[in-house]
Amino acid sequence: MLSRIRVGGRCLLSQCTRTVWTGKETLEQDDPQIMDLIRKEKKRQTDGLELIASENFASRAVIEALGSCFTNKYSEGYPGARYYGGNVYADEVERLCQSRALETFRLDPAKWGVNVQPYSGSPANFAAFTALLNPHDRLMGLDLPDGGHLTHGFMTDTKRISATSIYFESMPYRLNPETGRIDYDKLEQTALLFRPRLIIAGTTAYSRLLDYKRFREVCDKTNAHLLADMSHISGLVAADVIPSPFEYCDVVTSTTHKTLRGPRAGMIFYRKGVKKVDKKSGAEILYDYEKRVNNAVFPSLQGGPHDHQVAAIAVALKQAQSPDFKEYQSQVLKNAHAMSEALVKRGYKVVSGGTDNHLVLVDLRPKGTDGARVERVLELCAITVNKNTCAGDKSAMTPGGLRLGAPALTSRGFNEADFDKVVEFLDKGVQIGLEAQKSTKTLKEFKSYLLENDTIKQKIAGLCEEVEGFAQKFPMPGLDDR
Ligand code: DSN
Repeated sequence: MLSRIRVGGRCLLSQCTRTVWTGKETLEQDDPQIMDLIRKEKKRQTDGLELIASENFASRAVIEALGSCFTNKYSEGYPGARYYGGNVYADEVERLCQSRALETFRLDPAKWGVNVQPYSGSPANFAAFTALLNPHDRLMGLDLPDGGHLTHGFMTDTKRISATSIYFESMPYRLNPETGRIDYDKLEQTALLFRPRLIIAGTTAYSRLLDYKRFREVCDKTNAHLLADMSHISGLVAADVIPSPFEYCDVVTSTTHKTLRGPRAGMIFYRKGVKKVDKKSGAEILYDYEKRVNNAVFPSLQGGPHDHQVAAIAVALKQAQSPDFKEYQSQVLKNAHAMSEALVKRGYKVVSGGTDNHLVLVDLRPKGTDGARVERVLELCAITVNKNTCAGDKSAMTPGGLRLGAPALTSRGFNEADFDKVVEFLDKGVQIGLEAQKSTKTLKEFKSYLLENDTIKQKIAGLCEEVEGFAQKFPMPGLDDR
């Protein structure tokens, strides 16, 4: 067999015209099909109005770190104790990331530690539960239809959906349907009966602040650990524009790509140092979370950390300490509030009557429609939202609500007046949907009608043009073409 001779990327065999692999080819040269899809996605993000509450636009610096040579490295273990060689810089990156994480949330390194290796939020939560609980121990989290997360123990009457409900025994707490706020009294009553080992204070579709002190009191009465999942709000906490969970919690998990505006990844903070002093012996009793959390992440659940993600988290955390970031998060709060007011002004029912954070939950049922239909109309008009359950909803596929978040558009420089305009567009989309609904019955028929009826198609095209014309005027963080 002839061996291939390679110089400067060309095969030198006279009969061969193929360019050999050098690894230096651009994405455009190497894989134009993927490059094309990336460009299309970039255009979709730039031309549209991004209102998904858990999304944001990462900075160019974060994306550069993600696309760096750290993607090549394996570094199972922790800084200074790895299973592979060549980790001198991976160690430095991870240590820097850890110290920035503690600084960003104003935590004393003698009292708090952090694991920055979780691949994302769901793995971070499962690692934290693995650290804190034995199989079949009991936990409580906010029910998914009431604004909690899948990983907080979701199950139905017929199926254990989340692994959290498969490997542990979960009991939900819920909102008070009258107020749209967490029913803490009921949570306490249930906890006193259920005796959970862990209570989760965390949400994905809840527009109010959490009463961590109240959660702590319930945990103290039931001898439970208190874990806050601050994934949605960690940017707001970092900027100190809403209360922090750290004062009352034992363990805090977070993603890093939502309000925090970093790469897609996760973190677990845990208390360390002295827990209490034994009254009889005077001996100090220490928290044992550090070892439990670190062992749960690696080796129990994960392999090598994604060092490029860790580097990118570090970049985002540096940014999160800047005055610009604080200003950004203050604007996120103002914009979410403006969005809520604009919706109420146009006759929409906002769950709980408003917002204290970055998102608004709209109950579309009083308008005679639902989240699935409106999500689809808006998608065709370049407005990206997600359908969401409202308390009492039976179906997650045709729920009554929409979840709307301010973080992504605020990263593009939107202010309160711009959000009023966004709601004006959104309302036009709802009117188009209501019109299409009159001529259709099922969701399937409705979706086809949107693409087939000439009057509706024309209205969608008109609104889409207006939306794109508006969105294109705003700057976009990140790289220009990807
Ligand atoms: N998918 C995220 C959210 O939208 O809240 C949580 O995992």
